[in-house]
This record gives sequence, C-alpha cells and structure tokens, in this order.
Amino acid sequence: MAEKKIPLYKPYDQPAGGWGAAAATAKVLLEQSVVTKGSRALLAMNQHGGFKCPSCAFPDADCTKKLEFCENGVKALAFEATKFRVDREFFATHSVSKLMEQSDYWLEMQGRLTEPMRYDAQSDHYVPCSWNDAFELIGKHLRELSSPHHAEFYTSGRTPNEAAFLYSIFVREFGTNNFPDCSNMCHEPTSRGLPPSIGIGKGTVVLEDFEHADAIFVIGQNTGTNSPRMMTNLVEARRRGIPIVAVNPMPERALIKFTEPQDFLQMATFGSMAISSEFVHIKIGGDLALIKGMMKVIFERQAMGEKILDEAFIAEHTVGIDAIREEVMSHDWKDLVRVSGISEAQIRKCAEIYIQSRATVICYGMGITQHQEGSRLVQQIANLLFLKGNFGRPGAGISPIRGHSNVQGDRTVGIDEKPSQAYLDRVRDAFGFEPPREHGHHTLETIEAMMAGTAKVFIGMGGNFVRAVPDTERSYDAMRKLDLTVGIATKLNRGHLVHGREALILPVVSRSERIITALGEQFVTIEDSMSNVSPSRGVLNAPSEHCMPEVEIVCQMAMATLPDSNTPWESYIDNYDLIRDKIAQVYPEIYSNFSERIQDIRGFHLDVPPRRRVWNTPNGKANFLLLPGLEVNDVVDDPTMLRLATVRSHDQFNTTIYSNNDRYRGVYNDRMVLFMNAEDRIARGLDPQAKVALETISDDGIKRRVDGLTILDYPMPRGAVAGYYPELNPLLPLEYYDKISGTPAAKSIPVRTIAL
Ligand SMILES: Nc1nc2c(c(=O)[nH]1)N[C@H]1C(S)=C(S)[C@@H](COP(=O)(O)OP(=O)(O)OC[C@H]3O[C@@H](n4cnc5c(=O)[nH]c(N)nc54)[C@H](O)[C@@H]3O)O[C@H]1N2
Ligand SMILES: Nc1nc2c(c(=O)[nH]1)N[C@H]1C(S)=C(S)[C@@H](COP(=O)(O)OP(=O)(O)OC[C@H]3O[C@@H](n4cnc5c(=O)[nH]c(N)nc54)[C@H](O)[C@@H]3O)O[C@H]1N2
Ligand SMILES: [Mo]
Repeated sequence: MAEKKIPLYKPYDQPAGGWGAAAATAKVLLEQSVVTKGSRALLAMNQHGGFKCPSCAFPDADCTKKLEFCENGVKALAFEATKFRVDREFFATHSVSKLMEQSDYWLEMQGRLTEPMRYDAQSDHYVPCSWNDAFELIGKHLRELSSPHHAEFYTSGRTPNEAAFLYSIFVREFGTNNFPDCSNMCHEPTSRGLPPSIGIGKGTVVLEDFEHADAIFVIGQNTGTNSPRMMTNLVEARRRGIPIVAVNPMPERALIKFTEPQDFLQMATFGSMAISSEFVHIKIGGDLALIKGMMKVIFERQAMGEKILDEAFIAEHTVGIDAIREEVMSHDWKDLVRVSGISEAQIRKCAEIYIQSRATVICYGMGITQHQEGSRLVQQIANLLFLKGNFGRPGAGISPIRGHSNVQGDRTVGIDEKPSQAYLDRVRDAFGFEPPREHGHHTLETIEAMMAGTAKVFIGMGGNFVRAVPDTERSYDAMRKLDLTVGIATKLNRGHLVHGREALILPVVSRSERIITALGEQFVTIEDSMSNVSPSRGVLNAPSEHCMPEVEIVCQMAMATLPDSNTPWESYIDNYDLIRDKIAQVYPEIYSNFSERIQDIRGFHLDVPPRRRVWNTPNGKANFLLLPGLEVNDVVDDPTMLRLATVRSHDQFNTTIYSNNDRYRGVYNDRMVLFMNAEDRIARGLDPQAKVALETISDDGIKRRVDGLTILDYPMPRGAVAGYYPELNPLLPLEYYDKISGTPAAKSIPVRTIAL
C-alpha cells in the first residue's frame, strides 16, 4: 500500500510543469484504471458543449485552440471517473469505527459511492436504504424541529448553479438562512471585504486583461498547483516581457521556473521559462507592511512632484485617500522592513514596477485571505490599485483566484447566510412565500451552535465539513452531538464517519456525468472566478443507476420536508430550464433571459459594475478603507513562537488526498512534514529531519497538539513554518478568525515546536 512507502525528501530543481506534469497525468489515469474512459472525457473537458473541469475556478481560455486541461484537472477528473466503488459490500465489510482508523488518502482511494446508505447504530455499519426512506428520514427530522434555525445547510463549491439555487430556495422556504459554506473558510474576505470598497464581492478582471496588463502581482497564491491553467496566462505575459511579481513565504516552484506542458516545442527541447521577474520572500502576515511600504514610496515621490497618482480617477471616483496617506506616511522604514521581512530596496523595487506599469492586475489567494484581518487586507489591495486608477481599464483590476469550480456561482445564486433584504423581497415575489429575514449561521457559527446543542440537523451539499474546519477534535465532538447528519457526496470522506445519532450518505451524479431526466438530457451551469457563466454537460455514465443528480436530491428533500409547499419542486427535477427561468426572475440585473443566453455554448459574462467604474457602495464611490498599523494578526509576545501556514500539497484537492507526494516541494510518501528555515531549526537545537510535535500558543486553556512531524530545511523566512492542511487543522483554534468574514486564520497559527 502506497502509505507504507518510505518517506523521501529530495529538493526539486526542475522547472514546474513540463514532462513531470505529463508523466503525472498519465500515471493518475492508470492508477484509477480509467485510461480510455478518462482520456475520452478529457477531450470534452472545458470544450464547448462538454463539461467544466471539476477542479479549480480559473476560467478556460478560447478552447478552440487546444485541449484545455492541466495536470491537476486530470487528477480531479480521474478520481471522479475512477473504476473503484464504495458499495454495499464495502460498507458491510468495514464498520464505521474501523473506517475511522484509515487515512483520508485511503478513504479517497476506495472509489465512488453507489447507493444511499443509512447508519445503523447497532452494528456500527452503514447499511443500504432506499431513496424514499432517506428523504422521509430527512423530512421527519426537519419537520420535528422546534425551530428551523436548528438545522444547518452546508454547501461546498462544486455544486452547480441550478442545484445551489434550488437548495437556497428550499432552505429559505423551510425558514432559515443557516448557510455555512466552504467560501466561509476561503474567499469570504473577498465577498465581505470588497463590497464596501468597490461595491461588489468579486474580482474585476477577465482573462483578456492578462493580455493587456503591464505588470501582474501574484500574492499568496500557489498558481502552479491550485490554478494551473493560469500558468498559461503568466507564460504569455512573460513572453511579452512584462514583470510578474510573486509575493510568497514559499518559493513556489511554478512561480519561479515553468515549462508549459502543452507547449510541444518547449517540451521537446526541455526548455523552460522564468516566471517571476521579482520574487518577494514575504514573512507570513507581512503583506500589509509591503503594501504600505509601496504606498509610502508612491506618496513620497508624488509629494516630490512626480505625477504618479491618477488624480482624475481619485477625485472623480474615490473617497478617503487623505486618511490613508497620513496613516501610511506615519510608518517608518524600520517597521515596514521588520514586519514584512523585505528590504527597503526590494519594497522600493516593487513600488517602481507598480509605478511604471500603466495597467496592473493583482491576483491573490489564501495567503491574503486566511489571516485575522483578511477582509481588511483585501481592501488594502484595492487601495493600492485605486492610486493609479487600476479599475475599469483594459489590463487592470483586482483578481481573487477562487477555489472550488463553482464557489462564486453558489454565492451569486443565493448561498449566503447574510442575504440582503432586497434579495429576500425578490425571492418572496418570485416564489410567493415569506423568507426568513434574520441572518443565519456561517461555518464557525454553525460549529458554535453544534457545540451549544442548539443545532440538531446538518445537511452537507458536497464537501467534507468536519475535516475542513478548524479545531478538529472540538469540531468532531460538536458533530457527534447532532440528531441527523446527511452527506450528499461523490466520495466517502471523514465527514461521513464523524456523524450524528442518525446519518445518511447520499451519492450524486458528478460534473463529468450525464444527467438524464424524464424530459431528456439536462445540463447545468457554472460561474468561474471571472464571472463567466457557462453550460456544463457531462459525457460519462454515473457509477451506478442509483446515483441521483443534486437538483433532484434538493427537490426530493423539499417535497419530503414541505408537504404544503406551492413551489413546483417536481417540475424542476426534469426540466432545468425552469430553474434557470426562476434564477432570471430573482436576479433580473445579471441573469435576465438566462435560458436564452445560455443557448450560446460559450456562455456569457455577468456584469461586474466596477469594470465600468460604477460603484454600488452606499456612497456610490470607490472607498479607500483604512486598516491601521502593520499587523494582520494578533501579536504574540513569545520568543519561541513560529507562525504556521497550513497549505495544500501538489497532490490534493482540499481534504481529498490524491497521493502523499508534493513533487515541487520535494516531498514523497509523507504528509507529516514541517517546512522550516534551517536557522530556526538550529536555534531550537534540532537535527535535520528531527521529529517534533507542534503545539498552539493560546490562552484559552485548550491544549492543541499534533505529533510526529518531520522538520524539513526549506527556504522559509525566519519565524515562519508551513505544513499540510487538513492534517494540521487540530492546531487551528475555532476562535482564531477574521472578525468581518468569519474566515479562520489558517495561514498564521501561532505555534511552538516540542522536541520528541
Ligand atoms: N489542485 C488543487 N487545486 C485547488 C485546490 C486544491 O486543494 N488542489 N483547492 C482549491 C481551493 S478551494 C482554493 S481556495 C484554492 C487555494 O489556492 P491557494 O490560494 O494557492 O492556497 P494554498 O495552497 O492554501 O496557499 C496559498 C499560498 O499562500 C502562501 N502564503 C501563506 N501565508 C502567506 C502570507 O502571509 N502571505 C503571502 N503573500 N503568502 C502566504 C503559501 O505559501 C501558498 O503558496 O485552490 C483551489 N484549487
Ligand atoms: N487549515 C486549513 N483549513 C482549510 C483551508 C486551509 O487552507 N487550511 N482551506 C479552506 C478552504 S479554502 C476550503 S474551500 C475548504 C474546503 O472545504 P470543503 O469544500 O468542504 O472540502 P472538499 O475537500 O473540497 O470536499 C470534498 C468532498 O466533496 C465531495 N464532492 C466532490 N465533488 C462533488 C460533487 O460534484 N457534488 C457533491 N455533492 N459532492 C462532491 C466529495 O465527497 C469529497 O469528499 O477547506 C478550508 N479549510
Ligand atoms: Mo477554497
């Protein structure tokens, strides 16, 4: 078994991409025994008339040019199309307690779920159950609750628009806005931070902007692993000779040197390309100081008479620059350098690149959002862009690189625990029921409600809630207090094993598979990270005739729960156009004539007003918003403290572990590693590859510790360490999060090592 292989640590000195990626692609298809099936499906992935890649949310380019997929897209597809099955024999063989002893990797490798299963407490096994019985059980539990607010309805971002929209309607008709979702742990700082700043919680950039940009910044995002298709844009940008600035505590391989696996000439000649013209080796949480340092340079030089600021833009479109200038100028270089870990010279160089660029795109990922001030940090990126009018022009704008393939779409169509009153009015008018007006729970509030015992039912539309959330032990305990847990999923995961008194696992038809209803084949729609909505039509057969499309599962849950509902649930099961007509009715501004417009198989772009310099903020302006000081996390006064960033390896999709390797970081057959600067190791008297435990530094009296980590010398900044999510989630306190968005600060956990 792969897990027993001996760990190997071998620095990776090749370019990222290239033959390594090609080999990995072939290997994964072989391992899942889907070479023919998988290759056939790949021909349809991201092609017009085919299905959207189930991996990340980065848009696909003009797919008439070439095959549009990447190594990690192939992994996502191969693991979805796998020939392995988790069927009734599997559950009869393995008790839940025994399954709990297996790793996440092992669980993932067992394959696709094939029929509905119900937990049987007496035998501690999941046993087969009919779809009817499953829906009846859900309906019974929900109807018996003394308040609808005692149920929690989670969504993960693979769920397509049609299912997510109906789910949001079902839950609101049921009577609550309890919509925890994966976004609450991810780009929520974008969704909550940007609206007061630019009037919309989305990025403003489209793919063509990469072609017109004069400079691209990639801050806190591991492009080569987590949105590999974006490498094509970065490669093209470098070919044009424009600067690319990567800001990261880890020198992520693909951001340094890359070979495009689909560039046949470069592949044949073993060529490669330097990606970043400037690598900024930032301290964890040092980005605010870097941004303020860059702004200081700009303000200083403007004051000396240079024309750097876009004064016309600032005067006409923005409010608040004076307070920002004053605060920024109050920081001296010593502090800016100390907190960022970047020399004054390099900060000045970054500023120079920004100043020289006529149009700048700033991309960012979890390295920005997952801090205690994640939301306000996102606002500082917007501030920096305002200075040179980098909105509403070709080649310019802010570009949050989203995670799940439809996480942005799910929010657009109603997965929102804090819906606006205007939106709720439109739901009322479209469906004829009065939706609940009070805000519901996000992910962390859901766990609080579980701990308090007020939450009774948890329904997970995809995802792996307990494994993705912080404070693993406490969250497991909270989950186990529930009366009913429901996992609507493609694959078995930990979330199904840490369950309530009663539990269901419901298998779905996945993105790459056909959805056939009484009215024929249906398609779904997806919104990518750049607000493009396009149709997705699966080409494979579902692993079993008992898998059900997510839309139908939502409708059946609604019918079982709301017998007196006037919503025509049954009609939606067969005809997805009817759902799209309702989406058009609830979102007339962006989704008018949805059914008609989506006939164009290339899809369409949802309006993003800041692209037109229209700001839907309360004052109608773009707002400079102040985050005082230089710190984005509480300062911990403890000389032994290290800041831990929990990150993804190259071979995982969130809690789904494809293998125990992380090729670009030179780690094989092991995930229990801790990347550390060698001097920090030596300062702690530890040998190379010493085994340590990590302990969280906190004053809440709760002991959080993970044992058995191997220290790897790695070019981390001093005081910063990194390791893998979800293995290190037990170290992340539930109370350690961004107050505006509720997003856990998973990139900056204060920890100390304990020698073993
Ligand atoms: N193959 C694959 N693709 C994925 C995913 C996956 O797991 N696998 N997950 C999807 C999801 S849901 C998401 S949200 C995205 C996540 O994609 P990313 O945003 O790339 O997420 P991470 O790997 O968690 O880490 C991001 C980077 O932040 C850096 N970092 C850590 N702390 C800091 C800091 O303080 N400052 C800066 N500047 N950088 C910092 C880390 O070194 C790392 O390179 O990818 C999506 N795509
Ligand atoms: N410490 C730490 N914690 C983190 C993060 C971090 O960087 N560090 N990142 C956070 C982020 S950015 C995110 S987005 C969350 C992720 O949290 P989740 O979205 O909850 O987790 P995933 O691992 O993506 O969920 C995988 C499961 O989804 C199911 N699934 C896959 N495809 C489908 C489908 O098409 N339909 C349905 N119904 N189910 C499907 C499968 O059963 C699979 O096991 O984790 C967060 N947690
Ligand atoms: Mo995410």
